[in-house]
Amino acid sequence: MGPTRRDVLAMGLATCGWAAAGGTAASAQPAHRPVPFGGAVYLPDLEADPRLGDAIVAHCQAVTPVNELKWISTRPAPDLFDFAASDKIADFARTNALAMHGHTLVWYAELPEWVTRLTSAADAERALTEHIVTTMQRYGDVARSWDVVNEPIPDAARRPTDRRDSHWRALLGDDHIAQAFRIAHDVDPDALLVINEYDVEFATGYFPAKRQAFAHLIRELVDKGVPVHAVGLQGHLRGGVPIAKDELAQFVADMRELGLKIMVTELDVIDRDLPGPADVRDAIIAAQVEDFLGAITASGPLHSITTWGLSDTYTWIRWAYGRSDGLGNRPLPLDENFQRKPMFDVIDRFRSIV
Ligand code: 9MR
Repeated sequence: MGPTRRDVLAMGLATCGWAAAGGTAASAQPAHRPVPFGGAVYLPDLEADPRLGDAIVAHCQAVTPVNELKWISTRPAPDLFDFAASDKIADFARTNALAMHGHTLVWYAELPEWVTRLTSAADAERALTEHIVTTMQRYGDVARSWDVVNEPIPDAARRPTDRRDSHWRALLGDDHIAQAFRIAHDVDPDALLVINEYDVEFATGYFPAKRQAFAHLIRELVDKGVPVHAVGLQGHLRGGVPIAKDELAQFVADMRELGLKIMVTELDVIDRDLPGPADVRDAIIAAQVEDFLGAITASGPLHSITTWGLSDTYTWIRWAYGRSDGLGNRPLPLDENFQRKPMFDVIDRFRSIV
């Protein structure tokens, strides 16, 4: 079992170890305290099903808004911010003494049309700065960690220097990544600033090249003195695709050497092509999560583990990777009835590594 609700309240936000780039919270943390666990949540699900909020409060120390902080949600027009949905998630977090992990300040996707119509570097820089400052200031009390830049590496990277195309890159060049971290650090010098990526876990196909390019980018940022504090491994594991255990362990060890914390930010298992029977599928999923968490904890504990949703009822995988046999997907630690699955036991085991 994870910590009880009472334990979590007793820890309080300041000592739960979720946040803080400076390390005071971590050093105040007794060695036996489990690594904080978070769940991503989509507001319409939270509002529709009280079981979801109850499960988050019972199991989690943090929430990540799935969509509510994306530009498409908060920026209807150049001079407008709409925080109605993100405020509700922040209030849910505050009420229940949870941290909120901010997702995400700079991303190539989910941009409102007006952003894609910006044509000058000056306008892009102004928009980016205003966005980061206003968003981080609004949630500074509850969001102590931020995915500052999300998914900066192209899927099929050919060279370690490849960066994902985006409108920000077109107008500001690759330096928009460093710029974003510097702006965020100026707004909140104690916030934990994260660079977040997916598909860096696997052994075959284009995945090793993507991992290399991600490492190259992070090293470059650290060498330049850019304030990046943590590497976010999303962990959308592709069911049945082997984890590059040794290479991933090495990648994480290298990142730790640079002084960076390691976070799992969006864990789930894409089970579209796995066998049907629930017990068989759950065992394969748990084993793959074990391979992943085993590799990335070989050199030390994680800063936090977050799953992309909590219950199999509420997951993007249902519509993005639905199964042809009509069976429901089972990518998350709780089943459709909010009961624990083997994946949860694996997560808990790795949360207690010190
Ligand atoms: O789960 C999210 C889905 O509901 C949205 O439609 C989609 C586009 O905004 O984003 C999904 O979340 C993604 C996250 O923001 C970044 N990493 C990959 C996640 C799954 O696609």
